[in-house]
Amino acid sequence: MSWRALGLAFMLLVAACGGQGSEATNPTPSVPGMPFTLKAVNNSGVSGDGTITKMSGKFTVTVRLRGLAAKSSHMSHIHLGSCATGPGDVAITLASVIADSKGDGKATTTISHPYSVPSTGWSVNVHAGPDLSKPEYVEAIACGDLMAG
Ligand SMILES: [Cu+2]
Repeated sequence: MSWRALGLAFMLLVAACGGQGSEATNPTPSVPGMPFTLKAVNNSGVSGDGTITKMSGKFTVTVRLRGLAAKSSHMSHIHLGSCATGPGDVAITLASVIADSKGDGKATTTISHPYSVPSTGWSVNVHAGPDLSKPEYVEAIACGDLMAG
């Protein structure tokens, strides 16, 4: 995940926050998100939650984690398959989760096609390291199954 992509994710996040800010004066309700839970795997001690927000022709995935190493970076993907069966191939690359000094991390990614979970299932996987440069980076630290629909 490049810094350019992270910057884009940040800009989208700012834009989303701007939209929510106008909610108080706008009677149109915002699109409700579908929550999902991120559970610790491989005894990572890292867990959290996330939200899928479906929009016309696109969707966003927001990931929130706590228990990360301070200032650490974690590549994240939607993989085929469920957390229980073990992740399969990468379906979608998500923005990396970047931890703050307290070990809390958040990342939002916008995917430019409609939300459609295949029959094999989708799971969000957050990995131990920032990239694929070392074998130990690939291990998952948190996983969350995504609901169809
Ligand atoms: Cu992955």
